[in-house]
Amino acid sequence: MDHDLDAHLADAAAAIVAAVDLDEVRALDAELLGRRSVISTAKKRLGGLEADERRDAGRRLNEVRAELERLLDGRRTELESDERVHRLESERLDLTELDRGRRLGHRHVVTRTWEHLEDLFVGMGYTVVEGPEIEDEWHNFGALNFPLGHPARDMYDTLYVDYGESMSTLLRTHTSPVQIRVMETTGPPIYSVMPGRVFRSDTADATHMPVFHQIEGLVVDRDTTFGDLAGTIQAFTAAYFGADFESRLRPSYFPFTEPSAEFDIRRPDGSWLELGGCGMVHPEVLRACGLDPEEWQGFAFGFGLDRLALMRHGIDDLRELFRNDHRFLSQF
Ligand code: FA5
Repeated sequence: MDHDLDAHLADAAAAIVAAVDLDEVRALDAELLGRRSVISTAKKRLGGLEADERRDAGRRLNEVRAELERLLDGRRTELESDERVHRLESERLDLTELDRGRRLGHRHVVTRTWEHLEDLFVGMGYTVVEGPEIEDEWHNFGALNFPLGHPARDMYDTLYVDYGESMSTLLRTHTSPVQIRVMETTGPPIYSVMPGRVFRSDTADATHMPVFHQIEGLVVDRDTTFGDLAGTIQAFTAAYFGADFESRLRPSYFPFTEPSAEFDIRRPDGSWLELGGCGMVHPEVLRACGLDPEEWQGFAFGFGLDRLALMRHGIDDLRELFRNDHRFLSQF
């Protein structure tokens, strides 16, 4: 019997090791340990043996049974772990694969210009302030020294809002009203920039849009001069465009600055493009904001943000920025 059991154990061990999947292990388990297995059958025959023999044969059967259980358990664990590795492998998602060819958007070139300019001025010690897009007549014109009925108001093709008294509320035509709001609420010294969206009933063409963006600058301090203004414009335009560009300051007129000038930059074709207006804050404007012009002087400038982007990126038509053709916009 011992010999038979040894041979049975050897065959069973070989079959267990050769099992290729858990179903096969399950079948072997039933065959080797079930009611009709060699072990169970041998156990049933124990009753016909002498007491001593029965005890030895019984012990040996239990050992073989335990060994078979150990071998089956071991193979089961091995196959389960193989199966898990297999499943993980087949379910693995290659995320780099998914991402390939997918195009990510980015911020619009005007937004990036806005942020870039803010960064330049913050680096020069300026604060950034924003004001309302719907303005009252006082902040957009009156406080800026445009008397009522003065032809200077025609410089800005104003879009009025049907609210309150006739022509009392409007879509701001420039960012200069934010100067007034800053002077009304903050005492000097003031070093602020005010970017924002502005509106005029202008017809869209290569250099004009009815809705566009400006960045206003305002400095109010003691002993501020036109030289400080020119130096500031030189510093920020050089930082924005790099040193290699040609520009000029040309005398001009704004009711809220005296003297006033316009800043132009030379295009690749040799023509000049006006980028902004500037000047020394008019004494009447300082007074309207409760500041004594004998004590405080200031300078201000207002640049077309979209035109700055146009020049920096070599775009020749402003309308391209707002057609929302992503093939065009994705270049910047
Ligand atoms: C003004 O708006 C003044 N507030 C600027 C200023 C501020 C002067 C502070 C003095 C002191 P102007 O109308 O020239 O000025 O406009 C300023 C800039 O806005 C222009 O130089 C141009 O770059 C831009 N701009 C004007 N109109 C349009 C438009 N329709 N589309 C796009 N950009 C425009």
